[in-house]
Amino acid sequence: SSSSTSGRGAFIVFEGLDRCGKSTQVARLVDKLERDGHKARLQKFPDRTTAIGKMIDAYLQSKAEMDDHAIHLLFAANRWECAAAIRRDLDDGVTVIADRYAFSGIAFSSAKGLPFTFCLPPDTALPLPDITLYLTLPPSVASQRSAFGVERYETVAIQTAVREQFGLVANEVKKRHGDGRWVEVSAEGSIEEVESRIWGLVDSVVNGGVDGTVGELWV
Ligand code: Z5A
Ligand code: MG
Repeated sequence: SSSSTSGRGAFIVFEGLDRCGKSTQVARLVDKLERDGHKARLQKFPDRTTAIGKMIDAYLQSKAEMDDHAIHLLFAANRWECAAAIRRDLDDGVTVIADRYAFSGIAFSSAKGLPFTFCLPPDTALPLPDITLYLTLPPSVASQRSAFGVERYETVAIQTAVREQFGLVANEVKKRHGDGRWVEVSAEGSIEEVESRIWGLVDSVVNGGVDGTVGELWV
């Protein structure tokens, strides 16, 4: 049973650079919510299981080349494929936890040089997250966690450019939707330490702190 006053579920997004621990923390949060009697669902972006997701997967593994604009639109299209199900679940009282979302889309594409005026519009009117938790980790700590993988974007130069763009994306979210929609969380320390920091921030959101209706991104 969901205990939010409006009856709907909360939409919580995790963002952050490579290897900051998003997938680890998202999985733990979904488990905790379910143990506490909430309905909760994990939504990973990109969702590599759909037809569009398979094209994105090939691109990320460098098995396919793609124009920067075209891949940007595919990442956004991949979110639109999932948008109706997210809204339906939120209406049904399910808390949806997303591992990356439109903010990664903008940060990565603008880091490649695409202008914000191109990057923002395709995600316009997607479900608006009630809160986005941006996990931060100094590059020196991130590099100690594990070696970079083999996927596209997993280099120091690209991650540095993406970090800068995430700062601009954060400003845009705060300007359009209010300061409370984007919260930085230190991802330093043990998995349990980070988890309790996160829980301190989402507790009030999942237990009654969301508006009656789900908003629209950038609107
Ligand atoms: N991308 C894009 O361009 N446009 C878009 O619209 C979207 C995405 C949505 C694939 O993303 C790429 O797509 C990504 C952005 C781009 N490119 N990059 N970079 P992805 O989400 O599929 O990437 P991933 O493979 O899941 O990696 P990740 O998300 O970057 O990692 P993470 O989820 O943040 O970290 P983790 O897997 O939870 O943890 C990493 C390791 O650290 C692991 O060994 C953990 O056990 C360990 N770990 C976790 N927490 C800790 C703590 N606290 N201490 C010590 N060790 C820890
Ligand atoms: Mg991950």
